Amino acid sequence: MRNKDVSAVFDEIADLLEITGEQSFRVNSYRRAARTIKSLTKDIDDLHKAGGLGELPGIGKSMAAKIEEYLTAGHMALHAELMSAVPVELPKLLGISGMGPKKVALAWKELNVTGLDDLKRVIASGEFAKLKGMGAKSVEQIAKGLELLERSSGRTPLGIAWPLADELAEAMRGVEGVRRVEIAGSLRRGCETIGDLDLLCDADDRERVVTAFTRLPQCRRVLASGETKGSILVERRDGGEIQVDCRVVPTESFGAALQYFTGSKEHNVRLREMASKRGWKLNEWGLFEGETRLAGDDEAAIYEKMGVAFVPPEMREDRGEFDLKSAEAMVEIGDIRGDLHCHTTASDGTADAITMAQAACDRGYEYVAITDHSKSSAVANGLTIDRMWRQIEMVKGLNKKLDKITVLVGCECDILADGTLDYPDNVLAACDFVVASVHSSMKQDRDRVTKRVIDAMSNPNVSLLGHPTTRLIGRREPMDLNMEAVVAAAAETGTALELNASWQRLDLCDLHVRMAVEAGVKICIDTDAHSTAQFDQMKFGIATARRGWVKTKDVLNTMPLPSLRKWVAKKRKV
Ligand code: DGT
Ligand code: CA
Ligand code: CA
Ligand code: ZN
Repeated sequence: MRNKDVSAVFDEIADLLEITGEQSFRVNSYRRAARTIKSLTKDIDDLHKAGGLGELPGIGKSMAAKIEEYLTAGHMALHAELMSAVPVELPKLLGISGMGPKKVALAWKELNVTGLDDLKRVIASGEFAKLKGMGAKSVEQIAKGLELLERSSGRTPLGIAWPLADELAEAMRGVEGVRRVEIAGSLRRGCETIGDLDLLCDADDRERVVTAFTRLPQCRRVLASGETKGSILVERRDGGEIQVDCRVVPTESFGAALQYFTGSKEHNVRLREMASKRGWKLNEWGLFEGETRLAGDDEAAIYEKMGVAFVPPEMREDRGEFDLKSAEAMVEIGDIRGDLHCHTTASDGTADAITMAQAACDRGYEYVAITDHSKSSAVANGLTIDRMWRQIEMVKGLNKKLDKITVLVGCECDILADGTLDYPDNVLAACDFVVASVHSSMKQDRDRVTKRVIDAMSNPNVSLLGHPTTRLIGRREPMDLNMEAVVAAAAETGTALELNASWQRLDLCDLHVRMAVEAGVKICIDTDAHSTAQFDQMKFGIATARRGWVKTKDVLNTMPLPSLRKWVAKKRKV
């Protein structure tokens, strides 16, 4: 499958066109094509052979010709041409928050900046701030963005680490003599970024299993290979690298090792203290009283012996989890009855509404809300009021064609810079479910952004505040929201707060989500899917919710449809 390559080339073309000052509609057409191809479920080579390239959404004749050129010749002339016109490292600067294409071009043309190091130099020397159109404040922003990029580049986002960990664990399950494999560490705890992966194997011939681990086809470099533990470097699907540790333990210690290597370190320290207070010893080999093993093969038995409720991995952060009577009420993926935020080709998604609804139905959902962007989100091809009225009719009509799922008419309505909404009330009232989100002017000061989202939540038609802080993990800082005030307003107005499950966002984060549910606010866990495959991101949201101690009853989209409708209507009545 060369889908990923083609999509990467289109993304690079878009980057390069932006830097060379191309008009935005042209840039966007390449971005859109890249997105479409990335989320294809079919092999692009097959599609090409069948003559179906031109039928893809957002792929016109000239775009199809470029894909064909790439598939047959192995390169694209336009790409090569742009590459030779722009220094290789330059597009990386676009990944820095605050560094738009105009500023990248400026730094390049005026100060001969060709990469990260050059940029750091001209920031430090003050030359960058002196350029016309720059100024100290915007350079300060860029310096912060640069720091953020460097800080986060060592860690891997959950959404990239998780499928990779699954793949490696599966590979280890295939090694002869291996009885059981589990993923431990921060991934098991569902952390938003992962330092390294930790695998645990149950086997007798331990050194041989370690050797098999270091010989996995995914291994790029062996960092260490011992009698019981190996460490390797593995390539990530986004081109980066991640370290993977693999420990092989005997059966009688597997549960203790799983507990130990799941962490967190803070949680373990606390549990070990509790053990020593009883005169016991807890380590990665087991729970011991003198020489007697009290527990070891089974993880749950360790908690049981210690006289505390089993702590789900996501809650092992020393945030009060040992006082919990039971964690059984925490939300699980099977509790989710629908997804209330997704996009279609009407705005910036890659599949049409019926395809998205069918995909939601395939996940076993009872309902799905189609929530495309509103008119001011021009980059995302937001719907004008006229188009929105037509969309409302079209989406309603889908219910005649689909009988196993209810499709709710929705929209993701922009919260404009002044706190007003992008659609008039009559449009919003015609929707079954309205998500209101900020997509612009995110750098307003604390009071302004806070008042802005609170104003939006006070509209009775708004059921959900979408991705409340607008952060992009490792790429964009959250807005400077007063979260206490936002949570209080959500409680008062009867508005739900989103836990956007997209791994780039995870917004709200675990701690904010916990704040919200403690205040009695409903959380809605949505994938914000822009393709059918992205509905599968729900698990990242569930992990984050559990880290935030969210119970099933706290989650809006665990309600059966009639209750959900009643909940929406209640706010609209007052
Ligand atoms: P990461 O990899 O930075 O995302 O975070 P973790 O939590 O996966 O950390 P890692 O890979 O260094 O270690 C895995 C687990 O092993 C960690 O969560 C707890 C346990 N562990 C590691 N070192 C220590 C230690 O010095 N003391 C205790 N109590 N536990 C440790
Ligand atoms: Ca780790
Ligand atoms: Ca580790
Ligand atoms: Zn959005």
